[in-house]
Amino acid sequence: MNELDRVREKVESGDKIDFDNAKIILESDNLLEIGEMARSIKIKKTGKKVYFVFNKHINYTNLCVSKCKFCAFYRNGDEPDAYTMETNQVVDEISKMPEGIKEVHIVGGLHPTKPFSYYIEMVRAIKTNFPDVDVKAFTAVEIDYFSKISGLSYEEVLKELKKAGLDSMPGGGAEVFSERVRRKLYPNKIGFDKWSQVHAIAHRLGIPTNATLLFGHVETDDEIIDHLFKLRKLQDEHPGFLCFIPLSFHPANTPLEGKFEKVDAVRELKILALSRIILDNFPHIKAYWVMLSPKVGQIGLHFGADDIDGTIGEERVTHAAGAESPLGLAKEYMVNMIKNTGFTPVERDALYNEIEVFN
Ligand code: V47
Repeated sequence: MNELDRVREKVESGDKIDFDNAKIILESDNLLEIGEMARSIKIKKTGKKVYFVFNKHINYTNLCVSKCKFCAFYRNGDEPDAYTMETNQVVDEISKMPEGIKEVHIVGGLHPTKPFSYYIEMVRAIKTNFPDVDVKAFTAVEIDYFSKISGLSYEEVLKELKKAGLDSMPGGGAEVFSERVRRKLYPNKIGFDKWSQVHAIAHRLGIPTNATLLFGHVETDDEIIDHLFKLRKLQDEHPGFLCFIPLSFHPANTPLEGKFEKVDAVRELKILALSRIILDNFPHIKAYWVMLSPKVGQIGLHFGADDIDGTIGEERVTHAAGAESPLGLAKEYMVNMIKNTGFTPVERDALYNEIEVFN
């Protein structure tokens, strides 16, 4: 029995893997065995179901004071394509969507001048106009920024947003929880301590959240594994994460263009599978088709993912960085995309309540 087989035995008997086991997985080139291990966990958790959501992404501004080196989306304010949406424009965008939309996913840059009331009004206006749509909005990085601009604590910011209609929070802004990488690529952004505080408080207040990892740049294997173990511990101590989404770095148009190639599908599938194996206390793992491409996203469903995100509408952050995937996918396309993998498509809302099963 080789060392990967021994890790597989551990996984299949339901034991938690440790750091060394994770290294064996990441260093192995037996991709299919790694996929099998992850898929067995996925099947235990969600059977043949694969979730998707009829949603729309709204990126309300590309002005940002953080200026992360991996980002192609941000602008300083004086460029011709710098923009900020007012609340009525956000509401207009959502009303252009066909009937039946279940989630709006709202994230944006850290705007230099907008007050906290702008964000509260945005959430309140969406909830008032579209009471049946879940508002999944603002990363921990934005919550930290709102706390700075308002003088309120994280808890007060989150309570205000919840009162206005916030249902859940996306998992962005986590990047890699390594101080070494943070100092190099996103020194103006919060690190693990604050990111985890925001999520722990959100969970306590009944706001479920997601978590992400941005990989494929300067990070090491150890830093990836450490990131995943930090999240597993956080979920044990402060449960409330719904889903984990590994995001592969897209270098085009970023300050890092030319220094890194986009990682290949093998690496994407391995990290997806490793996430499913380590994060055994996360209900869902997402193969985010926008970053993976719809084709690799489909294969990802056989590597431990049970969710493929949604129709998106029009995504700007990854497309600014050269994503070649379509801007959005129709609902029928998503259903067929999942069906063709042999899994059963299930339409969900932001909180994973099932809307329709497509047998
Ligand atoms: O935090 C930014 C990443 C994230 C690039 O919670 C980039 O359901 C690759 O978090 N190449 C935002 N990635 C997106 C995000 C997300 C997406 C889908 C679903 C959910 C969810 C969350 O995008 C950022 C950053 O890590 N990002 N620039 C880039 N050039």
